[in-house]
Amino acid sequence: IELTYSHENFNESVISDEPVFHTNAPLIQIIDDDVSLLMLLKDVLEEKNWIVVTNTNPDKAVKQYFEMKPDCLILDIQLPHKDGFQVLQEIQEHNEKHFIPTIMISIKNNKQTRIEAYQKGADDFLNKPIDIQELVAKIERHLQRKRIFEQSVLIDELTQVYNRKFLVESLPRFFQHFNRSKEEFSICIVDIDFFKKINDTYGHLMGDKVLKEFAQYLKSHIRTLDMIYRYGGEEFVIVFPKTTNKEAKGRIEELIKGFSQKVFSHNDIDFSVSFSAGVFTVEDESVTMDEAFKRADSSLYEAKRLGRARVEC
Ligand code: GH3
Ligand code: MG
Ligand code: MG
Ligand code: MG
Repeated sequence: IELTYSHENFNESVISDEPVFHTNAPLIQIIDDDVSLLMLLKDVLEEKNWIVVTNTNPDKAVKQYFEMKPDCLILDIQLPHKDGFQVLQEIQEHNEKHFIPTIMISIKNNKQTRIEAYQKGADDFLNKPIDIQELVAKIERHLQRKRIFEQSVLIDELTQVYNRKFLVESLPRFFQHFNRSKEEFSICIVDIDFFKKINDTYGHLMGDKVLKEFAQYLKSHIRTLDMIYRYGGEEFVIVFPKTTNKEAKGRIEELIKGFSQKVFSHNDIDFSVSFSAGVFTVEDESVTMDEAFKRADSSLYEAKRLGRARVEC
């Protein structure tokens, strides 16, 4: 059989244009030197609406693994330059905190190899030639477990939006996506105005209720591709993909207006709550992630200084 693809012209890259940070589309990384297998798996797995990243070069693969933090890794044992066990070891050394299921695949289907795979950190094993149906079933199960895990550690208990831990994990993905796509995106930090006073006046439980409703209000008034995280206390971060500075400002202004009209009541006393926001839009490569975040934060500070219930860019 003639192979249409050789190692030279097979592009080690993200094949899909979809943003890799989109939580609805799992990202699967496959490391294997068998290009025809990569092509086949890519076709089949993309039909599941998964985003598939393929690598033949183990060094590039490890680099990409840390950049993208895939949702599932499929790793061949026999690779050029170094073997899959070494790849696994490099990944394990730097990766205690991430939950990335790894399925090792190999033509060496003997007990010793399988045991070594598990001992070195693989979660699962499948022998070659790959049974695609079985592989898909395994990936599905691993993704399911990963989601359950994420629900328990990446969602804020009180407000049910993503937490700071997940913000720290996903922010680099937005920047990587920007570097590839050059699609501008906006980072917005929002903070409830005089929240301490709400706690002091109506009690901590009412404060909690306001927080919950605030988070739910924001969540239900942003697009599904926008992401919201509780950064801490009464501070939240919203990331608006594919959104200009002007658009982000407009959307936040509407949110401020809408939320301020909401009526809360406590012991027959009605009150309203406002919030302030700072926006920074990533539109060129000159800013680092930390700088972008700091710029959004100083805009928030400026919004507070200028009287609150407003957004500064
Ligand atoms: P500003 O308009 O300048 O933002 O004033 P502020 O009062 O909102 O800001 P400040 O940072 O002084 O107060 C934030 C308060 O949020 C202090 C803290 O007790 C309260 N807080 C933080 N987390 C929670 C929580 O989970 N529940 C409740 N009820 N209060 C919280
Ligand atoms: Mg191989
Ligand atoms: Mg506040
Ligand atoms: Mg605050």
